[in-house]
Amino acid sequence: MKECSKPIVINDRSIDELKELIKSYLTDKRYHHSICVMNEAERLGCIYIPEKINKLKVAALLHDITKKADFEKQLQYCREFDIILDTDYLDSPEVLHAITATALAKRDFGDFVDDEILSAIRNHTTGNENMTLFDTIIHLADYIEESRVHDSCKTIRRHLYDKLDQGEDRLDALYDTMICMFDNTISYLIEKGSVINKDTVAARNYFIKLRNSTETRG
Ligand code: DGI
Ligand code: FE
Ligand code: FE
Repeated sequence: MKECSKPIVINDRSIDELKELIKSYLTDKRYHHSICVMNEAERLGCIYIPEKINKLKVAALLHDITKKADFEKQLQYCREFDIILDTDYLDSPEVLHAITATALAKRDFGDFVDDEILSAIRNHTTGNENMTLFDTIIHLADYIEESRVHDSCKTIRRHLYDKLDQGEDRLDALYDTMICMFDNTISYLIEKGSVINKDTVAARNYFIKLRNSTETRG
């Protein structure tokens, strides 16, 4: 993908405008989910990167804009955007929407996005090694937003906020929560007999290394 580092200005008006614009890309249920991810990203943003809350909201609103597309349509997007797929992706179609949403967000919402936002959209499903704090917040917000009803989502949510309430260092709490979350995702994929994307494994390893390095420091 071409570099897209340019200054963007996001204010409350642009967020409202974006909320309207994304409606035609999403089902009603997915729109509701995206709003919930936005709210959760704001909550987490206040704790971790308060200066980037508006950009987090944009990433949250755009993260699933190609989720509606079936496998054929995903492949069509890939051809359209000259995306060359690792063969792994053909066996894990659930992951494709993160790649195609990144390309579509850049094309259709170019005035709202920069590289930091595009990276978070790209990493929202699998994660990756060296995920930024911004990527991490979007990934976690997607997993724990309030409309997620699965027990594992509620448990991960409680895991983070309990640790923060108990006064644990906020980054230690985040790294530990990310490891638990990736453990859940990977266990779920193993149960289903699915291909585990190498980026998902790399992301888990990355947070384990971060936790180990803070333990050594501490
Ligand atoms: O799009 P959402 O449902 O909001 O959430 P998401 O983008 O995290 O997608 C979740 C799906 O992605 C879920 O079915 C698990 C799947 N997934 C995540 N990592 C991997 C994966 N699927 C495969 N096959 N391999 C992965 O590494
Ligand atoms: Fe998604
Ligand atoms: Fe999502």
